[in-house]
Amino acid sequence: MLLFLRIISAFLCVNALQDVALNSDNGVEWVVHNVNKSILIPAKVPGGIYSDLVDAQILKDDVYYKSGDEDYRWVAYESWTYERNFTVPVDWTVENKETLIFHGLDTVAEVILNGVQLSPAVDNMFLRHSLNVKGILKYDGLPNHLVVQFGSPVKTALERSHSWPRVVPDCVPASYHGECHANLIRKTQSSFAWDWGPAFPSSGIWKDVELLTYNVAILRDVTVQTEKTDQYVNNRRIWLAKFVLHLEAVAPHAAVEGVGRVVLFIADAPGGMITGEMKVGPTNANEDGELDVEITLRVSEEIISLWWPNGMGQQTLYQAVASFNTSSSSGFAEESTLKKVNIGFRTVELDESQVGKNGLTFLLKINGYAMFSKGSNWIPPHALPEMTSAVNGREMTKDLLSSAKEVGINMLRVWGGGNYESDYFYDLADKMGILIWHDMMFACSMYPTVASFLDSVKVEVKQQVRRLQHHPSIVIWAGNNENEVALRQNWYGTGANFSSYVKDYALLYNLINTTLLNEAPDAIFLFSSPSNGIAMRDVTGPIADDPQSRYYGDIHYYNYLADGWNPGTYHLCRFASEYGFQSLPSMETLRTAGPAADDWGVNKAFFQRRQHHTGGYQEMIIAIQRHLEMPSNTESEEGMSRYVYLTQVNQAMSLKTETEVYRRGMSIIKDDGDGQFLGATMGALYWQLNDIWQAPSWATLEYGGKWKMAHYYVANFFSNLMVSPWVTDYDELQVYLLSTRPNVEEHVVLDCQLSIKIYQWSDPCLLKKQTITSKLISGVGEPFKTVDPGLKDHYPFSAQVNVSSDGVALFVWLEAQGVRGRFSDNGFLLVAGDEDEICRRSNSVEEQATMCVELQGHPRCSVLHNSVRRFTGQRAGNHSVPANMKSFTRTLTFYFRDKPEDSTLLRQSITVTHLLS
Ligand code: BMA
Repeated sequence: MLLFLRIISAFLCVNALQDVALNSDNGVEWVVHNVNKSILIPAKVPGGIYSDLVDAQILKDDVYYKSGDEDYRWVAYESWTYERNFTVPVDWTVENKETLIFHGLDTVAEVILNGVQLSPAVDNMFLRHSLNVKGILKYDGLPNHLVVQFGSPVKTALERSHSWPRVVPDCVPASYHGECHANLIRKTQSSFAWDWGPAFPSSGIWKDVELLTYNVAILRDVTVQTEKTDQYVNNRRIWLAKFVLHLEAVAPHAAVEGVGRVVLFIADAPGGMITGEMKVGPTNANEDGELDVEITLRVSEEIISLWWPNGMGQQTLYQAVASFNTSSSSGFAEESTLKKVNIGFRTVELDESQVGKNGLTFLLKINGYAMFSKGSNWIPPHALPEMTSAVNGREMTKDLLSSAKEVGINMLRVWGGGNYESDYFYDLADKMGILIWHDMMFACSMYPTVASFLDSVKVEVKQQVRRLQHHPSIVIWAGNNENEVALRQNWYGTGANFSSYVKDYALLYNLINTTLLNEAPDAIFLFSSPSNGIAMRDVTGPIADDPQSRYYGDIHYYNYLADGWNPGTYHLCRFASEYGFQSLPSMETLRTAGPAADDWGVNKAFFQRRQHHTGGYQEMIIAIQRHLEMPSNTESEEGMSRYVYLTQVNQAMSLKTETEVYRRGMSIIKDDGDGQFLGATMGALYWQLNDIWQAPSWATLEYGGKWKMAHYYVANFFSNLMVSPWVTDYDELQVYLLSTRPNVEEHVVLDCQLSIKIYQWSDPCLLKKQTITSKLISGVGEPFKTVDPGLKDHYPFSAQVNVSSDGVALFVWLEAQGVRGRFSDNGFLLVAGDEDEICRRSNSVEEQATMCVELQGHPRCSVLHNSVRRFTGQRAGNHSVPANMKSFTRTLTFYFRDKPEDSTLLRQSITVTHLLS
């Protein structure tokens, strides 16, 4: 049975315009088969081949189960054909433009309707393809037969490597267990494997399909620039909202006549809205059949509130409805299309001002205020693109972004080896105040410059920017991930042909730059990350002498060999857009990947296959051994469980240490002795927020959304106001009070009480306590109001949990097995509370190891790296609790994601792991 759904979201049909969705309805119309049809199964559209094969039980398990990435690899070597029949509704009339629109085809495909191959060619999963079906489409109840034949992405890339000029690297490192030549195909680059992810080179119709016919023109996209002017009316500043309505006419140079309109809903405006209108034509579309209609609205600052990043204020959004109505004088019935976008009023600047002899700052100013960018890097939350779509990926996306917001993240970098995400993702980022640094989807590779490739990239950038530009959250665009530094440092053996690679590099990223600025003239565009920023590009050209310079732009910093707990390991820079440490996800999450009893062990095939970063397990072991006692045997479930915990402790401590160096760097400008100044650090985006599957990685959120210990630490090291104690190389204790509220003229003076408490490892007693009362000068109180993080929405239920210990307990880790949610704190140091007396004194300095610094009642205890001796995991000696001391207790809250059947069951599901000195 054929069923048609009217699309109501994007298009509103008035008259002539005709539009039906060709998505599947319960998976019955579409089928998919391999070449010899030995497999012929129902298919889902939007969807993908791996999901279809799992649904049909051809693949027996979830793709991530056991060695699915290896066992199911054959799927990527097959060619898959999707087919369906359909008829157009009986009342349809023949129109000027008849087009089949695929909003996403993954990746290289031939589309055939009624035996006729449609054009243009399809070979980029990031494109919307609009295929002409005029003269091919059958009306009057006659059946249409639609076929989409995908070539194997792996074979296509391989074939291109033979026919295109060589572009390195050929393959990902062997430890990734991946496929070769991902750079020759416009597809999620990590789908051929990455150092944190499996290869699932997918095929499929991963976004909506629709059949659309019309006679004159439709509104396709809306971009908008909000500009703060220097004009005033009644002493109130005027903002401009410059809308561009991007129309698609029926053909190149076709005449278009009609009216464009914008209605901007603002409650305080007269009548609750501001409107604008622009009469068009008759005007001819350009050679691509496109026509832009510009409508500028003037908005007084009196009636709007600004949009602020998370932690700096509210995220006020206003809905704009843009529409285009063709005029009946064009000889056809009126056609009307509309689009709704949410917009925000905010300004964004990248400040690159001189620091010292040669350096420049690299800081974002939002609404005129310099902000410290606190955040992380976003990778695809699932290897199958259909799982991340606005339909299937909603829950996962919302959960991950909420977890980012809750810990004070105000920026995420959408990393260049992944995807341009769903509209839903950016809508949420807008609502949550999470700024987006958006890479274009190029990573860790050189790229071809053959004409067809460049043409496709140009369309990709144009379409994606038009789709995404209106989001106030998107503040920076970058051309790629690490390609500039790779070229400069000869990662892939480009040295012998350096100048030719530089030429190709400049060609590709200049093209991207121009295309982006055409669509978004006010966009901030960096060629790469890391880079020396924009101003230096004019000096050095596209490839900086040192893209990792600490005096310019952003850096990526990894050092797995040094002591990650030692602040001295890290260097000040202007902005760290990547840095991180591996850990393993919880045993609970690992178990969902199905290891058998004898699979547990870092040297076992199961865990070796999941570790793509060469030497990763060993690096973690060495890092752990510096401060903690490694279990003697990691080749058992018990040993792994201990190892997992310790890797999480190490990751949490190392990330905290490094991030605090950067946060302290915000107020440091230090002469490096050469007239250059280090410091003025204004950003820390750690690698990486989320996981793609259950495996060792740098993520702080596990696949499935569970918080690793490090994620709890993020909440502390990204808090707006924090205490950051550290011990210098000269054994001096320095305590920084850090505020990410920017300094502006009207300071707010906070009375601040700082308590320093010293404990010794071997005894539960407080050794020393010193309290300092001081005044902390912070930024403005308004508009940086504390905003409710909206926990209620995300966690509708909560329960209290008490934890107690009779000794100083370190890295106390609570897990609620089988219950989705999180604790109010975790991985903490459990020490005596204020009421406990100083019950023993010691003059031994080595014993002064644990320190709590308290700022206005927010206890923050730190383990100081250079006073730490090996924690054995066993209590050393036999310390009885002094009679006048209560056991140490802490009350925590558990926030449930789902309604608990019985919250008393929570207690039974909790396990506690910790170290005692
Ligand atoms: C960075 C990233 C990724 C990678 C990560 C960890 O350089 O850009 O390519 O996954 O390091 O190695």
